[in-house]
Amino acid sequence: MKRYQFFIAIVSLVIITVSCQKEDRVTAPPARPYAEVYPEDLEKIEEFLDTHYVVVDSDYNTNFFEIEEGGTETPISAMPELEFRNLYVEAHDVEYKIYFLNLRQGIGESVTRVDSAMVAYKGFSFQKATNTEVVAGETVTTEYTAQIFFDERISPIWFQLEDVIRGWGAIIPKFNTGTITNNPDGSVNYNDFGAGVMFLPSALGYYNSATGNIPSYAPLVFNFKLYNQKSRDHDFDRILSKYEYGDNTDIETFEIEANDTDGDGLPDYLDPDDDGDGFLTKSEIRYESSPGIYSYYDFSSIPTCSGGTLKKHLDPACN
Ligand SMILES: [Ca+2]
Ligand SMILES: [Ca+2]
Ligand SMILES: [Ca+2]
Repeated sequence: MKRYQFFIAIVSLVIITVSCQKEDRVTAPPARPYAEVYPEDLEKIEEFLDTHYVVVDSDYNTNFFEIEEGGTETPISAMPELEFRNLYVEAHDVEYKIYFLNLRQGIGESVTRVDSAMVAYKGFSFQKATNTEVVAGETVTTEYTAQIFFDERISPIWFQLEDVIRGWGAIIPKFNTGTITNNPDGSVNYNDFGAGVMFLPSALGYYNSATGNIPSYAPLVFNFKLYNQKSRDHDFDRILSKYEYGDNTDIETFEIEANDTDGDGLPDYLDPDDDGDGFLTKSEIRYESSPGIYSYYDFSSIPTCSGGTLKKHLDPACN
């Protein structure tokens, strides 16, 4: 089954639903082919990484500056924190290279792209601009990279990673949460959380839609901090979606295709009867723990059918 979430991701305007009023949007030009736009985006991003350095403060906020001629700052492209991952998006038939800075991994839980994440973030796009000034009677035009800030959340906000731009679901799961301390005065401290920066090709952002002050076909840069995560159970079958979706130990594999055990077109994480035997998964993983008391097996301890190899909710031979 083709994963329809890709399509959702293309049309869903992040994140930023919060700050974008309808009147901010302008009509999108006809979309150009992904395979044509992506190399241009990659070139812009790689040039940005080569020509800019980053200043990271003690709370993992970032600011980016262009390296001036003769400057000795380390370009982002030479930083050991710079990593990338590849993401093949079937609907685009393009394999994207997504650069990100791993400023800190985080010590807590990981999150998958079907889960919810609580994040603080700051986003900007960038494009070439020129500055003209008169110096000693002569007009001098200089080219520079303009950074266009479009959204910031200092206080964290919850997102379902499936509902935001595609790039988030690809990179946030590379990080872990940290620790959360609730203080007697009601304030909350977040420590040791995952923090980074992602550099997204426009197709993993808003693509041809100009949104707010983001131009169309703009690569996006997000500084983010992953404070917390919540596992979801989309179909309420008492098995977390991350276990139903596929191999959740390998992000790259997890991205490829959702399991659909009974082949009915509804992937397991959205299917309340995964083996299509007419018995709800929820009832198949329920057992009587003591007389009259019913419990549900943890995912790892769901038994197989007698003589079978599949967990019973995935095996139509028993229920
Ligand atoms: Ca199914
Ligand atoms: Ca299910
Ligand atoms: Ca069933």
